[in-house]
Amino acid sequence: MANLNEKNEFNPKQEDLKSNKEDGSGQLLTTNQGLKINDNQNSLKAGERGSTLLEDFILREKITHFDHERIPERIVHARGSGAHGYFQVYEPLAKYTKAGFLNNPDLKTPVFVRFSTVAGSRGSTDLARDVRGFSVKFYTEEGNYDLVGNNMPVFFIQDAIKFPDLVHAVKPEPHNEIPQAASAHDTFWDFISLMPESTHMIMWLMSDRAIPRSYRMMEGFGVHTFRLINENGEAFFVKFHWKPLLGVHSVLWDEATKISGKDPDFHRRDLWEAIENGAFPEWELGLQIVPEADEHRFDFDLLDPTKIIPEEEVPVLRVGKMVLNRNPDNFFAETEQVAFHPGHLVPGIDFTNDPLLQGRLFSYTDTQLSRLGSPNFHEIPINRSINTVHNNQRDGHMRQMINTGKSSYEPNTLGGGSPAQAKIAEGGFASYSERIDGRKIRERSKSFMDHFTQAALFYNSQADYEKDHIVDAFSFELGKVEVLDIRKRMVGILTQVDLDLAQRVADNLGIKLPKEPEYPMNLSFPADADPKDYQPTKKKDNIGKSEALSMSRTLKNTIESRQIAILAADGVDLPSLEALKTYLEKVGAVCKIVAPRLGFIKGANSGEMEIDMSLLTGASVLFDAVYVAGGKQSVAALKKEADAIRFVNEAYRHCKAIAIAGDATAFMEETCIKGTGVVSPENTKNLAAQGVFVMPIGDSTVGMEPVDFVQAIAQHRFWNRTDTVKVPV
Ligand code: HDE
Repeated sequence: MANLNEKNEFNPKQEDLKSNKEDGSGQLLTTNQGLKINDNQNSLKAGERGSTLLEDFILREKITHFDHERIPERIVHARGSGAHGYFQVYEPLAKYTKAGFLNNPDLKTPVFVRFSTVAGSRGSTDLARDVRGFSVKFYTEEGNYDLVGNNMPVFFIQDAIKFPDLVHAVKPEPHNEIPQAASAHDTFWDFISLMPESTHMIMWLMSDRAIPRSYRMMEGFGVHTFRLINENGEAFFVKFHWKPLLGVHSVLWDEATKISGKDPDFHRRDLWEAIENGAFPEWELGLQIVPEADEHRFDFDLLDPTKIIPEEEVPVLRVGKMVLNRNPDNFFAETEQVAFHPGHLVPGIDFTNDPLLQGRLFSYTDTQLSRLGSPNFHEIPINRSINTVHNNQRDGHMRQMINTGKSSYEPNTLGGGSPAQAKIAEGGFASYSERIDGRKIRERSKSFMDHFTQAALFYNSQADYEKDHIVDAFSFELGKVEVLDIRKRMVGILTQVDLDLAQRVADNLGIKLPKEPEYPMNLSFPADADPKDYQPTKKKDNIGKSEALSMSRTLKNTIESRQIAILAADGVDLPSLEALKTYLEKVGAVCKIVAPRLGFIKGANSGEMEIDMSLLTGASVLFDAVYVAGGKQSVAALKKEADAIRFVNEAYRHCKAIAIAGDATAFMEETCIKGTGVVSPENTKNLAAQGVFVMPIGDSTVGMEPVDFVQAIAQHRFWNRTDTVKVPV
C-alpha cells in the first residue's frame, strides 16, 4: 500500500504537516516579510521622550497582527481538546462497505480527534454538565472522512430546524449572559419542558455520562443511522460506536463543581498528560448493522435521532481500534482550526434521511466560512486531505494553492481534459441511489412520536446509584430554575417516564406530584396542525432493561493512568511508601506525593522524596484514590492539617479507594471513616469491602503487592458506602 514503510509506521498526515512546521529556535527575529529585526524593545520615536512615529512599520505590523489574533469561537462546541493518532481495522469489512480504510488491516489511517463540551465558551470549565463532542477526522487515501459524533447516542430534537432554538435556550440567557456553561437555568428547561421529544436525551444528560472522569473514558456515538455500501452496491444501515478500552467512568456532581475550581482544564490536562506519558487512549470502533430489508422491523424509526438500537437487539461488532498517540504542536493551528463536517464522506459510506442529519449537512461548511474566514479553509494544514486536491474551485481569501495552466473549467481540451471525473472503479463517489417518492410537505412522521419508551428504558437500565444521581441532577437543575411553572411542567413530563423518578424529584422540589402532566406537554407543532397529531404516545408496557446502557457494566481490570495521591509529611516511613509507589507505578498508575508544603519530605530514618503538590495546590477531587503514608512524625503532622483530613474525607465521600498505612490509623481517627482506629480483623474486612484498606505495619510492607487496593481502584468507586452523605465536606 502507498504511504507505508516496511514497519507499517509511515503517517502521511504527519508528513504533510511537517512542511508547515516552524521551529524558531536558533533563528533571528524577522518581520512577516523576512526583514531581520534589530530592536524589539523600543518603538520608533521622535526623540527619546518623544511621541511614537506612524512610520514605525515594525511596530504597526506586530500590533496589527496581534489585534487580529482571535477568530470567532465555534457557535457550539467552542471548548475542546484534540489529539493525533491512527485507526486500524481488524478484518476487511468488504461484506458491508467498500471504504478503503475499513478494508485493509495493514493500514494505519491517520486521525485527528477533537473532544468538546457544547454550551460553554472557549474558556469555560471542562466539567460542565453537558454533552461531549467526539469528532474524528480520518485522513484516508480516498479523502477525508469525518465522524462527528457525541458521547451520548441520541439527540435533543428530531429535526434540524429546531437546532437554533435549542442552542439559544441552553446558552447563557441573552439579557444578562448568565449562566456560563450550564443548563441549570430557566430558558433551557422552559424549552425542554415544551419539547417532549428531548426526554430521552435529557435522561442521558442528567446521568453521570454528562460529567465524565476523562475524555479517555467516554463512549462515542455517530448518533444518526448512516449507510454502508459494498462493492456490489448493497446497502446496510449502520450506527457507529466508539468503545473506550479503559471502560466508561464519570465523576460525581459534587466533584465536578469542585474540579471546576481546582482545575478547570481537568479533561484537557488528563488527555495531554496521558499521551505525554505514553498511556495512549484507545477506543474500538463498533458497528450495529441492520440490513436494508429490516428497516421497519423495530418499534421505533431508524431515522429518528432520539432513539438507540438496543445492543441486545443488534449487537455491536467491534471492527477496529483507534489509538491517540501524539499531542498537537500548536493548539490554535490544529485544535482550533480543525473543521469537521458530517458531509465529508468516502465511497462506501453514505447518509440516511434522518432529518437532523440532513440539516447538519448544510451547517458545517457554512459555519467554517465565518469562523475560519475563507472558502479555502480546506487548505489549512490540519484540514488538508492527504489525497491531492484537483478541481477548478479557485481564488478566494487566503488561497494557498498556485494552480497553473489556463483552463479552470471542466470539460476542457486546453488543459488536456484534466482534472477529469473519476469512474466509480477509479474511486469516484456516487451517492446511494435510494428510491424517493413523496410529496413536498412539512410534517413529522407518526413513527417519531414515542418519546418516552426509550427514556424509561434508559432509566430502568441504570444501577441504583446511577438512578440516585439522575434524581439528584434533576433536583439540582430544576432547583436552579426560578419559574415554578417550568419546574412543574418538567415533573409532569417525568411522570411519563417513571413515577418513582418523578415522585423523588417532586419531593426534592417541594412540588405535589401530578398524576398526569397538568400542562400541555408539547407546544412544538405547526400553527395549523391538529395538536393531537403531535402529542407523544404513551410509553410501552414491559419495557425491561438494556444492560449496555449502564456504566456500571463497563469496569475493566486496569488502573493504567489512574491518579493516586500519597499523603505524607516529614518523618514518613519512606521504605514502605516507596514500595507501594513502585508497585502502583509498575501496574500503570500515576502517583503524586501531596504534602503540607512543596520541596522534599524527609524519611523517618534517612532519605527524602520530592513533593509533587502541596495541600494548597492538590485536592482530593483531582485523584482516583489516596494512600495515607505511615511514619510516626508524618502521621502526627498530617493529623494537624485540616486540609489533609478534608482530603481523605472527600475521597471517602466520593466513594474512592483509600489505603492507610498500618501506623497511620491515628490520623484516620480524625476523619469521618468509621472504624479505622480499631484494627481488628473484622473491622479490616468490613472496611475492605467498602474500598478502605488498612495496610500491614512497617517493614512487612516492603515488597508488598497490594492487589486488593489495585482492584479497588480499578473498580472506580465503592457505591456501597451508605454513610457518605453524612460526610460534611
Ligand atoms: Fe453539530 N455543529 N449541529 N451536532 N457538532 C457544530 O460546527 C449543527 C449535532 C457536533 O469538534 C458546528 O464547526 C446543527 C448532532 C460536534 O469542531 C455547527 C445540528 C451531533 C461538533 C453545528 C447539529 C453534533 C459540532 C459548530 C442540528 C452529534 C464539534 C462549529 C441539525 C451527532 C466539532 C462547527 C468540532 C459542531 C451545527 C447537531 C456533533 C454550528 C445545525 C446531532 C461533535 O456547524
